[in-house]
Order: sequence, then structure tokens, then C-alpha cells
Amino acid sequence: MRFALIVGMAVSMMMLGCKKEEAAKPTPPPEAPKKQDAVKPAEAAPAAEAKPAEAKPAEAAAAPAAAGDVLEVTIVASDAMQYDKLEISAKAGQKIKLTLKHGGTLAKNVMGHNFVLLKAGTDLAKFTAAAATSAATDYIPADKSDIIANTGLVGGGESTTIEFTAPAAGTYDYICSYPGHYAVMKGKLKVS
Ligand SMILES: [Cu+2]
Repeated sequence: MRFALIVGMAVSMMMLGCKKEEAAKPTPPPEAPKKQDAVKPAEAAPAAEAKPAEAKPAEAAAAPAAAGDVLEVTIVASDAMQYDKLEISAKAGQKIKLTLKHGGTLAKNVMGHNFVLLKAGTDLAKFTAAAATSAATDYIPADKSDIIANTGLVGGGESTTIEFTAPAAGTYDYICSYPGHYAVMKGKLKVS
């Protein structure tokens, strides 16, 4: 029994030995490059570490400047009468570059969309009733006293960009003034 075990162990050791040899055979050529590889990462690692370390302060410096200057917002409106963003946050006095994109395919005379930012306290029912009778001016009423900023009307595949300054701190409604849309196409601009 012991002999068998010893033999078995010897055999398995031989097999291991063979495996090692087999494994070792192809390795000698790679071993030489391996040494080079081992050196390269060691050299490359500090360089790779140094690069992000250098890049980080640059990014950190650029980010607040970009955020403070212009807030870029894209709202995508759909054939299903939806805005993809129902809330925008901004700082008072911040410049906002807003793009309204119509991600659908329907023409603007059937599924047109716009973005109308209204002053706080605007009577939405009254404003939208006036807008609904202003087809000739793309549903922007002649009396613009309630409007802070607005885009033109876009149809499927179209987009339009406007720039305006965020008003004083508060919460403002933005709507699509195309008849019947404001009930669902209505979001909030939150200014702090
Ligand atoms: Cu609409």
C-alpha cells in the first residue's frame, strides 16, 4: 500500500515534472521578453500615475469655470407629447444655453413643440388659452409679458437653441404652448 502510494506520488511528481518541462519548454523564449515586460510596467507605471495627477488639477480648474459660465441643457421632445426633462436646476444670473430637440418624426403642424419659460405666478390656463389662438406666431401670444424666454416651434427631427439668463432664485414653469400640450409638457426651472 505504502509502496503503491510512493509509486503513485513518484508518478504524479514525474507527471508534474513533465508538465513543468512541457510548460517550461515554450516559456524560455517568452521569459526573456518577460523580463523586459517586467521592467517596462515598472517604468511605465510612474509615468501613467504622473499623467492623471497632472490632468486632475487641470480638469478641476476647468469644470467650475464651465459650470459657472454657461449651463448647457438639451431637452428632447417626442411624438408622444413628452419632454425628456421635467426639471432644470440653475444658479441665479447663470447663462443658460438651451437646445430643444424634437426627437420624433411628426411635422410641427401636428406635433410641434416649443419651450416657453414663464414668470413666477403666471396664470397657466390664461396664458395657454391666449397661446392656443396664436397659430400665426407659432403659439406665442402677442402679449409676451409673462414670458422670460422661449424657443420657436420645432417639428420632427428639428432642433433650436436659445440663450437666456437664469432669473432670480425661485421656481419657474416651462411649458410647450402648442394647443393641448402644456398639460403634460410642463417642467420646472429651479433657480437657487
Ligand atoms: Cu408640444
